[in-house]
Amino acid sequence: MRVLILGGDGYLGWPTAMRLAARGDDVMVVDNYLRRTLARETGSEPLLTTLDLAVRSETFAAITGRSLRVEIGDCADRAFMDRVFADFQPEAVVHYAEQPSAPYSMMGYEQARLTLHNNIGTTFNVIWSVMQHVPDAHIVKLGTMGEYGTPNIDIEEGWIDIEHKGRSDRFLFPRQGGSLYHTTKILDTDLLWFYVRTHNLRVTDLMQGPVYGMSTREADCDQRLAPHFHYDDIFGTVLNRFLVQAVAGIPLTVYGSGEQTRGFLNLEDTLQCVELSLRSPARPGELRILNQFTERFSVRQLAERVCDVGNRIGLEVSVAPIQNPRKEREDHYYNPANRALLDLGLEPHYLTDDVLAGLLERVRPHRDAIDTRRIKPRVRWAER
Ligand code: USQ
Repeated sequence: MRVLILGGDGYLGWPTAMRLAARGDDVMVVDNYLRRTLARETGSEPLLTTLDLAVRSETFAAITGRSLRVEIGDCADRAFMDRVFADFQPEAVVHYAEQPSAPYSMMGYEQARLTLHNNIGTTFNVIWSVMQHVPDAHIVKLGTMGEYGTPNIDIEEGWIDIEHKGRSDRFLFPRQGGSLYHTTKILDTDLLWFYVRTHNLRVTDLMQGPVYGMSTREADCDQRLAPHFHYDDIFGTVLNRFLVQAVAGIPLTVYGSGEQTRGFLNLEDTLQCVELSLRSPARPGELRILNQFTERFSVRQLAERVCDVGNRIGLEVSVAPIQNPRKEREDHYYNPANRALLDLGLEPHYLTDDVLAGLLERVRPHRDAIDTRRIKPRVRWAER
């Protein structure tokens, strides 16, 4: 399959590109290094220096014999996208090309504006490029479980049947983002749904929970192929942050009571989910929404697990709840469905104690590279 990966430099994009290329797909990755730029600007560089895409793809080709095409450019730039689609004629597009940080989107006007324009602009251009160049191509878009928020009812996979005054219909499940970033993903879904209805696009929207880990089959071949691994307060997801804090001997930063519950998944399982979606595409005129997580934990449960396992392998780990910098429900009902990807064949990698110990051991050699100034939350949602 000819697969175009937008945002192919990212934490998920690069491992996805390697996985698909290793399986024999014809892969082109596109990125404008926005995340690298924002990380530099906010003092949030990842744990390990990551080589640029040209060097990483050469390294990958030298090791595996499989080549990847690389294009550096901005997916919000219409002319650039036109050229990429006209040249490559993808059969599927995996769209990761968004500003991915909730805290970044809440820093101030400029950051909010960038997040809004970039995320909506890239999705809009993906839609138009597909319509004009490859209308039968399957779009696989990375959404977020955060689109649903934490409602006091069970969360379905994208859709809900509603009965009202004796009549019934099917609607997108109600959504309420907890940050501007999450809200841009809601707007993306609405844009996609509009063009699915009007132009028969084929779209899979993956509602993904926070991802952890840095290990994948391909990335483990050579350290130079490792994805970005952020542990800072802006780009790091919670479990990755706790792993680094445990290794650095910094008390784990549980925000508030820590009763916030989310659906989590291993990086390996993100790759499986994207691949399964590509191999069983949405039909023309279908917006298929799949909830992408394998296990639920509260933040406090995660911290306690990291603490137990860390102490068992000789680290000195403690937990220190701090005032929650976000405006979010801490004690809430959370019961999202996640059957659809399992039915497509997902075989989850669960977070066992052995897996946790392996993740900690993976970070441990890099203890000296940890910058402790990147741990405390620097962004508050609101002062009151
Ligand atoms: N949290 C802590 N301590 C920390 C960091 C986070 O308690 O040091 C808490 C947060 O308050 C939140 C939860 O952990 O309740 C998850 O936070 P996160 O930073 O891991 O995840 P989030 O900002 O929600 O965003 C991440 C990804 C985003 C993805 C989303 C899925 O960055 O791209 O869309 O996870 S979800 O959370 O389901 O919306």
